[in-house]
Formats: sequence, C-alpha cells, structure tokens
Amino acid sequence: MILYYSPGACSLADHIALEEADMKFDLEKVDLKTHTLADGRSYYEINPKGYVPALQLDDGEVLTENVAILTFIADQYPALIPPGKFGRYRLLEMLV
Ligand SMILES: N[C@@H](CCC(=O)N[C@@H](CS)C(=O)NCC(=O)O)C(=O)O
Repeated sequence: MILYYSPGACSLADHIALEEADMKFDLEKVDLKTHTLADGRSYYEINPKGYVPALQLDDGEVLTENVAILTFIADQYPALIPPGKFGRYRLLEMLV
C-alpha cells in the first residue's frame, strides 16, 4: 500500500490514521507544484485529479478523497469507528 502525500497537506490525516491502525504502508512524496513524484513520473498517472491524498492498494486500486480513504482505513481497524449503532454515520459526520 502506498500513501501519496505532501508535507503539511491534508494527507497528514491519512498518514496518522494509517499509523493508528498499525497498517503497513509506504510513503510517496508528491511535489504539488509540478505534480510529479520523486522518480520524475507524473502524479496524474496515479490520481488524475492531481491532489493528495491518494492511497494505492496492493492490488493496484487507487482510492482518492480523504473521506473515502479515512473510511477505508477505519473499516480495516474498527476501533477508529465511534461505538454504537450509529458509529459509522458519526464517523462520516466528522469526516465530512
Ligand atoms: N477533496 C479532496 C481535496 C484534497 C486537497 O485539497 N488536497 C490539497 C492538499 S490539502 C492538494 O493536493 N492541493 C494541490 C492541488 O490541488 O493541486 C480531499 O478531500 O481529499
């Protein structure tokens, strides 16, 4: 799994959640001025929208948008979801 991030950007939330969930992941830094990766590839190849975060799963699937990525991480580690019957919806309320 690879988290595409930029220092100080909102991808920090996903980074924290991945750490909290104790998930194995690599980090790939995105230059948001040029939309390129460290190896010179265009970031648009990963996320056509051009912004961070993006989370590439081990099967190649790429998730974008903080709400989707943070919900995905919480689904892998349910302790991140508030307890109770409406916990999942409370999570979405907070993320939105
Ligand atoms: N709707 C997106 C917004 C992401 C976003 O605005 N990312 C900013 C950094 S916090 C970004 O990458 N900006 C650079 C750009 O749009 O080119 C989400 O919630 O994930």
